Amino acid sequence: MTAHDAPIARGAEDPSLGYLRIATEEAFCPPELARMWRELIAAGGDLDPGFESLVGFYLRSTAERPRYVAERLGDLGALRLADMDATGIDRQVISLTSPGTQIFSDAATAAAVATLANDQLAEACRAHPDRYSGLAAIAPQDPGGAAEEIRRAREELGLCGVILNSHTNGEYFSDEKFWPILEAAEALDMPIYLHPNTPPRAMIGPLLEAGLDGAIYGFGVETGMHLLRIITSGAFDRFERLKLVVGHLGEALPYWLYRLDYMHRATVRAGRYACMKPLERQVSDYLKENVWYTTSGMAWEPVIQFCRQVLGADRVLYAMDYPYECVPAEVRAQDAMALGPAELKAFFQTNAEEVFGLERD
Ligand code: 1DF
Ligand code: MN
Repeated sequence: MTAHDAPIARGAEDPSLGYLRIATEEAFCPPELARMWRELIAAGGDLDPGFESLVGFYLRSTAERPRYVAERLGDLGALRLADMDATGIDRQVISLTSPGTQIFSDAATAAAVATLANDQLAEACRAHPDRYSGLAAIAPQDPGGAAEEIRRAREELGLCGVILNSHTNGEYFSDEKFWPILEAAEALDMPIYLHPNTPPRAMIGPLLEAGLDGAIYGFGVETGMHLLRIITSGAFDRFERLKLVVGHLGEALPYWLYRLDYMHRATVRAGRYACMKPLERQVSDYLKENVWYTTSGMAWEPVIQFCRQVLGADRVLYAMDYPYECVPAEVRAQDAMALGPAELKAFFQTNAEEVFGLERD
């Protein structure tokens, strides 16, 4: 953000706006976790190459953007609120930044980080109930413990969903060993935000070689594939009321709807893969009925309108991706979309309130 940007009035300050702006993919990192990550990198050894590329960059670089990001990730107080005030954000739905707990090979360490992050986030939400909501971190390394943490987050901490930073040491939620987590999320009506991670070791090679492993492209490829794997595994046939939220306007999958349906049908019919089973619905049906889409990092009206058209206006909602992206012009661009007042209110406010149940407590 530059000094000459005039602050944008929040909906709560200027009722003539007609809506509150709720930003739904907003990151934080407890200082304790930043320290653990720093120690992992310092210890060296056989580190995950995506982790080293991404977290190594944010911890070590002296360039302006990574320093801006690193300073803000650790703040759940005055700095964050000032940035929200300057960019017209009424409420952040905050989640543990990627890869969160999911880099740790030891399940107990990962679970301790999730507990710590959730306790800190819940405390910040209690301190600023009109500005913050929070998603629960989990340690997928221990699926039973993660399911119990979702229950604690919902019933004791008042958090409104779950953050999953995509793969866990190269494993995906298409694997039934993780399904106790899906079962708990469905039973407690906690949407799971499937957020990017860098591609795992088996996938990252050609992306990393070209500098494309991170937010520029590798995130989307890895996370879109994760969502597709969850769908084709049949998880939504088992958990029909499970809700996923995905950023970056669906990590490109909306553009593929026709082809995914055609090729999935053809592949199943030909019996090509034992792992690709018939599904109760078309691939695109799950994407229209079980998944919500946020505009994090995709402040571009043509694709926002496309997603609204093919997925439904009640499924597309606003996200900023603070502090990785904090650009007033992007807020203004989304305010200025060719939508009526009720459509803008759904996009910025009520779709988020509904999917995360923000009014329920
Ligand atoms: C970046 C982007 C990093 C996103 C993120 O978390 C992140 C980045 C580590 O630009 O390096 O969540 N993002 O969602 O676009
Ligand atoms: Mn993000």
